[in-house]
Amino acid sequence: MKIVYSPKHKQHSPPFEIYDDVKEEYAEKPEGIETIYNFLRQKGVGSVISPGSFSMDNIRKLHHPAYIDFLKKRSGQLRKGEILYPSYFITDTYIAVTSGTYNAAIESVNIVLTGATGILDGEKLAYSLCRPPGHHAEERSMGGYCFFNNAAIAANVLSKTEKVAILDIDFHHGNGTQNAFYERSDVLYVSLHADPRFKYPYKTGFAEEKGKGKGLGFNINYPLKLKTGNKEYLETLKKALRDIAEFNPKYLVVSLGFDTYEHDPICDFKLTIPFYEEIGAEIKTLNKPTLLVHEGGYAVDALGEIAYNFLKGLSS
Ligand code: SP5
Ligand code: ZN
Repeated sequence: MKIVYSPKHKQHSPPFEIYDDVKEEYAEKPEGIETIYNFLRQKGVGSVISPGSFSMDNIRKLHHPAYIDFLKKRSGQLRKGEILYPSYFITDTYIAVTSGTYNAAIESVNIVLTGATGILDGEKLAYSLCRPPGHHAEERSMGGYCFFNNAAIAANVLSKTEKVAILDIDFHHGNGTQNAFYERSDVLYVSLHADPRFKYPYKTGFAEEKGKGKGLGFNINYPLKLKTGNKEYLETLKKALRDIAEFNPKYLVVSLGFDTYEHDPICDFKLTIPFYEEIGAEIKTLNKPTLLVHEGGYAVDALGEIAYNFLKGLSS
């Protein structure tokens, strides 16, 4: 398995987020990816490659030029150490832009597209260590620590001639990914996440959202109650995997968030570290070429072990 990694994500490291007027430490830290990367290297799992660079056209298919230009320009205007809380092209108001944000977000897309290229070339499994994450990024807006929608950009590339399923197992609903494919029948979006009545993104992720037009039936949401534990999660995951098996895609993209972990500081599911091996093993039963795309996960110190367990299940 190839692991795609770049140190450029460190250029995006805002010190604070402002949530309901309260300034606190930015939860989405560079240490998350670093912990996964170092742990997997230490265990000798996979072979690490650096991302290549790709045409901006891949991003323009998912994001409006006005939004891309806004992010590029505003990020470029900042000096090192300066921090901007944008007022538009944003779905929420707590995430931050710094001087390195645009470059890091572009590199995150390069990371996912390098993984996708491997899958198109016949690899069975690739792990794109994307940061910043992507699944909350919409056509014209950043949000939820996300700037460009890595998983959606990759799924769009993989779907050129083939059917693609996206399984989103981040704690939060991937509003950006859902929107991107809402009217398409060639890309199935299936998500397990916390009930949006109580948790971010609050506005989407309800079971009634099933797609539109020819996309009707190709968007499946499984909102789960707060404090969901291993057993209930597994039952729902099996349903999601049946949906995907029935759709019978050529490729699988997994939006892989580890913020479902019991000790995540900003989420509240109760999944345990050993359980991630079971999640991996269940996904393996689909037996599809699979692109793993890192999303959320804020219990920084545990992420290495979680990723290791997940991969053990997926590749054993
Ligand atoms: C990719 C991803 O997992 N994005 C997560 C978006 C979560 N948004 C809510 C974060 C709020 C964090 N701070 C809340 C502190 C309340 N005291
Ligand atoms: Zn999340």
